[in-house]
Amino acid sequence: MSRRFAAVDLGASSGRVMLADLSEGLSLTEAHRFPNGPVRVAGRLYWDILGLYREILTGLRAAGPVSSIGVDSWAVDYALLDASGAMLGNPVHYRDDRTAGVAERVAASVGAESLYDVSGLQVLPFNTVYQLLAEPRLGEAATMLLIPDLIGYWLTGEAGAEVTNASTTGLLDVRTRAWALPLVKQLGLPEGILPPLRQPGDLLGGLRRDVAGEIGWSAPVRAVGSHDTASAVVAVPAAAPVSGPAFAYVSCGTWSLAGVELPGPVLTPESRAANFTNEAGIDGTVRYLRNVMGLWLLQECLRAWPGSGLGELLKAAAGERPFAAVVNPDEPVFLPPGDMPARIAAECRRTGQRPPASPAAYVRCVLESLALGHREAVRQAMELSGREVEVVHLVGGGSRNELLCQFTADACGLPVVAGPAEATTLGNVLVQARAAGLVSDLEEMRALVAASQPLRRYEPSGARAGWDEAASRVF
Ligand code: LFR
Repeated sequence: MSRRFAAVDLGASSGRVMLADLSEGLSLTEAHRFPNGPVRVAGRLYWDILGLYREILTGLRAAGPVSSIGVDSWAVDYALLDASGAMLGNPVHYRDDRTAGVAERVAASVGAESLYDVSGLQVLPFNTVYQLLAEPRLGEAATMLLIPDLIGYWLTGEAGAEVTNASTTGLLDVRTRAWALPLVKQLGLPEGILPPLRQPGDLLGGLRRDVAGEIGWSAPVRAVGSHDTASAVVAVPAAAPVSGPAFAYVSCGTWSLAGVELPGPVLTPESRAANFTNEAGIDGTVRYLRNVMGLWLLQECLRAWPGSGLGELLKAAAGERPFAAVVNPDEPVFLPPGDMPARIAAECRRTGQRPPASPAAYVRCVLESLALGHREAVRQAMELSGREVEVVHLVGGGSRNELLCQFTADACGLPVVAGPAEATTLGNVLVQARAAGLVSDLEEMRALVAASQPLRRYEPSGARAGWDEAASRVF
């Protein structure tokens, strides 16, 4: 059997098919990378799911034969299928505004406490449960498939719901990790649309014959931590297992997911009030974290400044005056696509600060604000879980952003170990490699990442007062 595995990883701004080779250590090559983003059609925001699927096939063709294939993507979004397996409409983007007010209505009817007690999930307006309640065609649906499960279905013909991603729906019982059927019923949702759950490492099946014909080879598809954040946390290169000295992580891409790994959920009223989530990690772990708005703020600024180069802007931002203006990155106003600099300027004015005066000053503002968001989340994760953290692992594309890594170390007052940038892909292939018998537990997977991937350590600079004062302006 070959020691090559293919990882399909769909991020909110780009997708990729990566090829991993575990013959000697763990090496990654990019078979194909392609852009992703929202498409607005007649006032509604969608994903271009068929375009993504086409790019996945192109990537698999380029990757060549492998032992198995795993698929992960962003969470919460889904397609509805009819009884014949055909898609009922195009998947809607989680940044669409169709769920406005739904979370509040559900909290009023079911009670926010009992929802949290069952699912352990943070309230985000786009959680699957709220999207389903805003869904016009639910009555016609036979099945709901989350995005990686949809891709898996198209590749193999097998339908199911991988559990790490299912935990972001709001419909999974955080204690039993089974569908929370009493809650589903109480909400008036059709329980029949929820497919059987599968675990990371489970076999979906071989490629459909027509798919194999199209890409020129065949291989089994395996479930991985199909929520991209679950896969990213697998590949946190921490030296210690779950029970050892604690680390925090920030999985930093379009979103920053900041928190700690725990052996069980935290469901206290304080945890709910802080909007901390208990998402399912692999091997029964809990990803106890909060969503911080992430590099989305920067991506949307760049979209507003066509022609500007990120490298240049980051260099210039390093020379800007510290703490000239900061925002709370998690203000809901930043969630939808649109003119980000204008929204940042409005937030600065609202909090009595002068808005940034140049793109470089905006970039400085965004990075300092994100570092403050990381610090708030890491601090609260420690407090609410009762774990002392000694190091922050910053993984994902954001780990390439030196200024953000240093700011995060400074703001948290903790060392930051940055990398791997391709954590999600690594976590995806490691779960496949384990199913093939090549690695054993989380500890061994992480040791392999630490030994094979470039990492960089950032020490905190010690000057905390500036960060404290900046935080007091917006939190
Ligand atoms: C990160 C992520 C987050 C989820 C958000 C929306 O890519 O999966 O974990 O909250 O996207 O799905």
